[in-house]
Amino acid sequence: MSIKTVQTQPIEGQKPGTSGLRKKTPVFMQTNYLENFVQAIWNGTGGAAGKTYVLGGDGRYFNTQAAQTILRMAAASGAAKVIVGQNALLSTPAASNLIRKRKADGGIILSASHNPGGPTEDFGVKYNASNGGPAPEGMTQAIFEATETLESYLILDAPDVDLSKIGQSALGDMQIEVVDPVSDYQDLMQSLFDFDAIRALFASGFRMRFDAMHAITGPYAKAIIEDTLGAAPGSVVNAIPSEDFGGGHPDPNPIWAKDLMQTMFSDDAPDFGAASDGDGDRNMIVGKNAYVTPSDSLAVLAANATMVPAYAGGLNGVARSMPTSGAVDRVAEHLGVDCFETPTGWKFFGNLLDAGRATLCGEESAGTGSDHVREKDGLWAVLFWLNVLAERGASVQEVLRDHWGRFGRNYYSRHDYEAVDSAAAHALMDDLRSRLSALPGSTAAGLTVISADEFAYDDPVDGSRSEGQGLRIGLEGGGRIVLRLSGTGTEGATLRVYLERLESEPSALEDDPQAALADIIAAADALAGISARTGRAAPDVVT
Ligand code: VG1
Ligand code: CO
Repeated sequence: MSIKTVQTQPIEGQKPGTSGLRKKTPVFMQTNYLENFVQAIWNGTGGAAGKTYVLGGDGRYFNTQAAQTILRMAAASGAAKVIVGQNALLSTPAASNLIRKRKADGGIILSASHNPGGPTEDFGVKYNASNGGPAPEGMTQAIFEATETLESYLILDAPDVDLSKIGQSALGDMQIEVVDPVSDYQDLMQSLFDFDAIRALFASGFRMRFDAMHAITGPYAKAIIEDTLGAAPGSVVNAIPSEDFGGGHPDPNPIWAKDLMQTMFSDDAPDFGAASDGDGDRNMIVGKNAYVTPSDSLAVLAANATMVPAYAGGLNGVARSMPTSGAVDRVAEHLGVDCFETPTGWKFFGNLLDAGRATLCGEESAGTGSDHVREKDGLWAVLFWLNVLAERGASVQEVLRDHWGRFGRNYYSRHDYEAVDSAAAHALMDDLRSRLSALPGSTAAGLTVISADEFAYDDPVDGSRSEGQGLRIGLEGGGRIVLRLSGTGTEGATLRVYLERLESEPSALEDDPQAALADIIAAADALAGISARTGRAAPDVVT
């Protein structure tokens, strides 16, 4: 086996976004595209020589082929060892756990997460650091800069490695260890939650439906929820990962997990419903006739955390991304712990978790997690809810009502305008940005603006500053509008409009969120000219 040096040229646009580099699969499959980016990962992080990496992905189209290329490149650059999930599969939280548990130097996760997969859909590559978390901004910037000056990459001339069998092997001088993707993760979950209590819940006749959406969590959920905790066989549906996620969109929200929503709002609804995304880091929680917004879920978990063994000693603090609702803020206030507000993207929670300043973190986009790994974790959130329901002996709806009664309710919705003309989307943002300082005092759709700014984050741990993290407008009466452009799309621009209003009046806690937010929605359009500038009468996705 010989090491080949392949001459190449920088490829434009290899800039990691909110969560790794995501492009259309055919783009990733172009000559040298993946290879350039992987070599830039080594070059931007001090080289691969002597390093140990974790490697795996969500099983989408091109996953295995990409993994084989990365193994050959790691071997050629002198990596000591790569720990790979069997058949190159690992959920994102399982990869994070393995990096930490095995004290690896880093890891590469092959996934475009909630984006569809397949030959004409999306692919992605994400680098995680030795703490198990997404590379922080300084590191992704160094990787991007390395893509801009790349002249060659190294690759071993070798046949594919057999990744179907668990055990040790070698590729050139590099060790390879193929591991069961589920078992270490399952051990971790078992160490955090009261499995006996959850087992007793299922034994009492409690019914659940977990929709794996043909993605990576199928094998994890089967092993943990059905085989270990005793949920009835068939509780986990769409459990076999497929390369194109069954042709679906593996994003766990009421739009894309429509089947689950229909089941949970039907006469024969089970007690508890949940879903996860392509790479297993997102979660959706839904009770009988009760959808839990991710922002509320974070607040409920924080308020009930001490019922779970791992968090029985209390929380050090909580953190949420800026567009996430303020529901958890009031729980933190009640608990007397810090609440941090970070930019969108899990990488911003890493320092707070490492420093022990936050225990629970969450994002409005169906991401919840804790200091047990350095990624958001879909199944973890599901088990957390099950543990809480088992302890409280209450339904999801009862838990929610009780929570709103104590803390008030943050009506919340996100409106997405997808594949908008990029220039139009940027013009909308630029124009609003230029008017921000003049907005306070003015009215829009009958509501008075009380504050308006562009969010910037000063990391309290390492002092780094991240600017341009979303435009936010505060309205009288506690309403809020946030606008930002997505950093995970692969086509045009996606405009996200986040809408929120706090309601504390006991008789007004169970309204339809779109109705409860109607004047805020109208104010957003009046302030930013959304329909005029995008040419869209309505958002593509409402969550
Ligand atoms: C979206 C979400 C963000 C999340 C990111 C990655 O980013 O809004 O909250 O962290 O996806 O999630 P953006 O830039 O498109 O708004 V995942 O499950 O793709 O790793
Ligand atoms: Co994901």
